[in-house]
Amino acid sequence: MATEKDAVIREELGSLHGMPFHKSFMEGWPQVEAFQARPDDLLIATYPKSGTTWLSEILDMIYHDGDVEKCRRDVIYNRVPFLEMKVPGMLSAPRPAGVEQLEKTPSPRLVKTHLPIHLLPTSFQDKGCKVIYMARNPKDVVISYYYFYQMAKLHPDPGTLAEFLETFLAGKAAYGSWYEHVRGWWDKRQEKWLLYLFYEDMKKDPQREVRKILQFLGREVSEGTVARILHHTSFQEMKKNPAANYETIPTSMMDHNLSPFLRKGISGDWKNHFTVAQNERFDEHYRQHMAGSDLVFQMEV
Ligand code: A3P
Ligand code: EST
Repeated sequence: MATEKDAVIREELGSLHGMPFHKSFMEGWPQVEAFQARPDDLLIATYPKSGTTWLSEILDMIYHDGDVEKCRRDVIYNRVPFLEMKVPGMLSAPRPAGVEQLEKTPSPRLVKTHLPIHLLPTSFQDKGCKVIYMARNPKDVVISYYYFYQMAKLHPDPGTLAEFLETFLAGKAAYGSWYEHVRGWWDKRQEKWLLYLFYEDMKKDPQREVRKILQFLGREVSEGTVARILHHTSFQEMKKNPAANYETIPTSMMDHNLSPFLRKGISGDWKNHFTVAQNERFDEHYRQHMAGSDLVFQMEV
């Protein structure tokens, strides 16, 4: 028997104010737009596949003073609700929409979003909420996204890598143009409510980046706690942690046999995938679309 769930599997994307967006998420958009932030909410904002889950786990550890057991209390998508997430009710793992989940979450809340800044519900800024944005170089993003499209069946079929590269560069992947996303948030980097981080910096020197986060939040923790946070949020630890690796999502929605959610966790994997011609095409596209910006990415670390 066909269920509501089947309807979202490999469904084509819709358009939200011109941005390619999951049709099931669009149904919940009125509630997202009207979302009431609380002043002590912390928003984690990213373009998909830029290290959202990593940053979320780090922040939950900071919020629980490095208590690993508390951070195993529930799966990451319940500990850090995904604001605009909405899938029909009859899923094998029933899960309320992000907004409903957030309404039931006690403060202080961690909130995840992939929205570009121009579509962010106004309440976050009205209430003066802090935001941490994490960006990742687009060559690794497109490779990570390609595997994610395959395993997370909410996405349309990505086709071949060559085809998906064109989809991505044309801004037709879910959440639209990577350039608009990273540049839109970058324009606000001087605001005191925003901390703009890079995946590549976190790979290179996680201790320094965690200290940056602590300073931004005005929190102090002991050396030992920082060490525990770094250990618990390492790729190897997160990959085997069922509360962080998404393995609890039913295979009908996410097939980890096609590709695990925590796939490689490195910078520069694009080199194992791009042809020379694809790389040249990408570089030229990047040059054109980043013209006039002082935003610089490390394509490997
Ligand atoms: P790869 O597909 O390149 O491995 P998001 O959480 O935004 O969906 O991003 C997922 C990407 O972040 C995946 O990239 C995943 O492996 C990587 N990632 C998740 N946790 C990580 C960690 N602790 N260290 C490094 N990379 C991590
Ligand atoms: C969609 C995009 C993204 O970048 C991350 C995630 C993680 C949570 C996923 C969701 C998604 C796709 C839809 C789900 C959801 C968890 C349950 C839901 O079915 C797979």
